[in-house]
Amino acid sequence: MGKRRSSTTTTTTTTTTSGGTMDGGGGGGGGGMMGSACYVYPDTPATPGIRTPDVVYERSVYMNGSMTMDDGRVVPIWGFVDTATGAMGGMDAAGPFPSPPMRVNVNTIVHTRLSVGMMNGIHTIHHHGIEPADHSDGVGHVTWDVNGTYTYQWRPTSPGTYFYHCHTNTVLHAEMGMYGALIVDPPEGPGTLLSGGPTYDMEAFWVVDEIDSRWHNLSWTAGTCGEDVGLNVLRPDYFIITGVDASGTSAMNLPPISANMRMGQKCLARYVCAGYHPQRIRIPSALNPKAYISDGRALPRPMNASSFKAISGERYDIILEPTRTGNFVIEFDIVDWITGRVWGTAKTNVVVN
Ligand SMILES: [Cu+2]
Repeated sequence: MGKRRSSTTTTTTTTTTSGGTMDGGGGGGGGGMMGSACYVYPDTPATPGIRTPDVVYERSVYMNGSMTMDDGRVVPIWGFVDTATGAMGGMDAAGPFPSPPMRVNVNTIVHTRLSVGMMNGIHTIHHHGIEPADHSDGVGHVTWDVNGTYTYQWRPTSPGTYFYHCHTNTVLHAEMGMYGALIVDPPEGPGTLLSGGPTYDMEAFWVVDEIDSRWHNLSWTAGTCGEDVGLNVLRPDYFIITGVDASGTSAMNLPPISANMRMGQKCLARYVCAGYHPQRIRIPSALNPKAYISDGRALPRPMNASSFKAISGERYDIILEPTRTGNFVIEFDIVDWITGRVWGTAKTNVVVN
């Protein structure tokens, strides 16, 4: 189908540069490593209170990825790479979009080691919805942007769907694609949503995002010196689900976005509102969609999820338990946050045999 961006990774650039400062000359676009002289990023400190981890994730970034849309247009994408698999990241590297997922059991101690530097810009990792100490929260400027290598230490306390994203020049970097799924399982592991709660037979991943292609030609520091680069104006021209153009039919019959079920099976749809405009979700009632978790917290009672609205960063864990066979279309309207205009609709489907 050729709608997904390639996942080839080049290894032309080493990425770990400790102790440097980011104060290069301004200008440039297309993800270029063009800094600005108005802010000097300090060196990154060591992580306080470090403990022996149960799980370690290694991440660097890529800033020269791309995604080919249904109309053939190629849009620049940035993201994270998993350096434990040998990927190096860098200015000329491309990686997966969305970024590699993290999946851990509740109450485990997790380290996320981020290595960046002069060759691929300054970034952070914010584990959205996880509540670590401030120094591991990864919110740029509030704590620090990583310039070198930093280990985020965190311990999830509640099962559900989360995501991680860069929090440096956040409005732009998250739009550029610097995010990935973060899943927290109960002690029983995958297949159980909540301890003593519902089980599922399969999963679908609905990470729904809008893209304003104009933004995707900005440099990584765009707007950080107070200049107006138009980041307050988001006019999306593409609508994607989990890294696939979903304006047409490309996200149909495409696992793990789409699901192919048999009667009697249960599918857990992990939905993330990864865009900025609110989204209005429609799931056919014949799929009997029930949300059990919202934003990583169990709901007091299951919520009928056949029609609801979500805003930026929200997540829902929805179990589909079809009441009949058929081919069902799931629709996500992207609704302007001010005017209420629908910019477009992302679509996928669930087939029940
Ligand atoms: Cu970033």
